[in-house]
Amino acid sequence: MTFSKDFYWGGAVAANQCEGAWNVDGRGMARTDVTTGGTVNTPRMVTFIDKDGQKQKLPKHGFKLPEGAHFAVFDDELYPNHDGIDFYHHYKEDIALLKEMGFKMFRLSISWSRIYPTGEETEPNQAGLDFYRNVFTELRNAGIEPLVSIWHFDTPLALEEKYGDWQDRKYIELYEKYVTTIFKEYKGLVKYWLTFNEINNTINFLPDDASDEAFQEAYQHLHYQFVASARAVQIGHAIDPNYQIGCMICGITYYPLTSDPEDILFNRYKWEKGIFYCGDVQCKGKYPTYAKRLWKEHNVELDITEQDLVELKNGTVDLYTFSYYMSQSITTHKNEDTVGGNMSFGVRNPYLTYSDWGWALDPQGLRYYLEVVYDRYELPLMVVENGLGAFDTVEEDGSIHDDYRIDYYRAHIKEMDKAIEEGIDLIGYTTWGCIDLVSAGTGEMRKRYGFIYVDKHDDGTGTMKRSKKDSFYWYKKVIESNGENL
Ligand code: P53
Repeated sequence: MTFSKDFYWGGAVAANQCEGAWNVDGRGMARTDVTTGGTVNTPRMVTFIDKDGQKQKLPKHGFKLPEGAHFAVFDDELYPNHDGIDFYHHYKEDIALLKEMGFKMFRLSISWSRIYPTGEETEPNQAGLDFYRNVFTELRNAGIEPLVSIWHFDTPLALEEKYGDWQDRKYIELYEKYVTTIFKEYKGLVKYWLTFNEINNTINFLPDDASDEAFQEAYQHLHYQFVASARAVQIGHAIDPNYQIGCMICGITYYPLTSDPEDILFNRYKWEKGIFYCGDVQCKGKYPTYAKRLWKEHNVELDITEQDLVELKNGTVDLYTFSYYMSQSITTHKNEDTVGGNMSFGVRNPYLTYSDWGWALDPQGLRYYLEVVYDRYELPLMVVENGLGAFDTVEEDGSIHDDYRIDYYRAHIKEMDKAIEEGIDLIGYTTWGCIDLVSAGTGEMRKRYGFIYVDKHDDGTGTMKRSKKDSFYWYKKVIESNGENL
């Protein structure tokens, strides 16, 4: 086996999907607090009051707050992120379980609105700072290195209402204030940071036939985030030169479904628009040549200053990190056999099998992706999300036999092993939802990822009791043997 002795084996979660305690200790709201539950075929809805004072809801995917509307929470709706799995009150117990598995790294995110409830306060919320200090201390005491996502889709809702969704330059300085606070506060406790989780989702999941206006907004949103990220890298390094600050890309391996040159070109477009665009700016410190082509196609004109370009150049990341769940097959030909329900994840690839949520199971796609991005950036890499969302059955004796999940992980770890053998500098692996949590895409609990089961259900019931699945014991062995015993 090729894993170095200090390889970071671990798991990952995000604040809004696990913490719960949405309105506790001064926390402000984020988008997930006004988003209902859904399923693979029924979209999650965002709830708000329109300009005439009427209750309204619209699908989460592609959501934009209408003129004069205000986000709102309604008693007759169920918001699964409000309770999450109550990590806020269970973190000690949860970290003890991660320690038992032998975790070397735990990826989690800070909820911006716990630190700055509306984003615009001048002083941070002490209770929020204390919570993460306690969590990081608990992790350190357990010998687990924290990997902290600074933003995991959770912009303070007050900012979104006031300035649109990253449609204002003002966001850069507000994010700077937030990162300065946490970089100073957790110096000595945290070393690894990620500026924006799956930053590329904004463009990658924008439908290819979206309006020019939607493309304009997506590219502008990204530009402000790129500058914010580059500022964060510089601020972080000034506060602690040991900080390792990474980008985080939603890694999807795109394949053309046919050999038609149109499909080959379309596939290249998917990689450029969906995957490379963000990584190139964050790793190379400038926009790639093809950016002009992408903008031109949709008549995009961006607010980019000379100073912004300097910031991008001076704020390149130290690490490239990404999530990997699936490959996606795409075609320009008419093809109704799409997968993924209300969020399309391409068309069916006859050589692959699919999860119950339409995600292609493709471990080789992970190695392909690792090879492509290492060749492109030559930066240390981490796979910071990978996992199988599946229905789990609790047996009468309380055991959970999730061999499908073990098979999934085994196959992906084997591909990482091969990549390392080739010389790729892969330094860590944090599996997604190492403890069951609320799905980002569908808001479901029953789409479970964990080694640890949480008794929490889609109708809001459950005791929140934690229990160990078969995969818990398996992953413990994997870590113990440093990837030898699969
Ligand atoms: P869920 C779509 C495709 C790939 C990754 O996703 C994605 C999404 C968004 O749904 O998001 C990441 O929970 C994200 C996590 C999320 C995880 O993948 O929809 O960083 O927050 O939970 C899994 O099954």
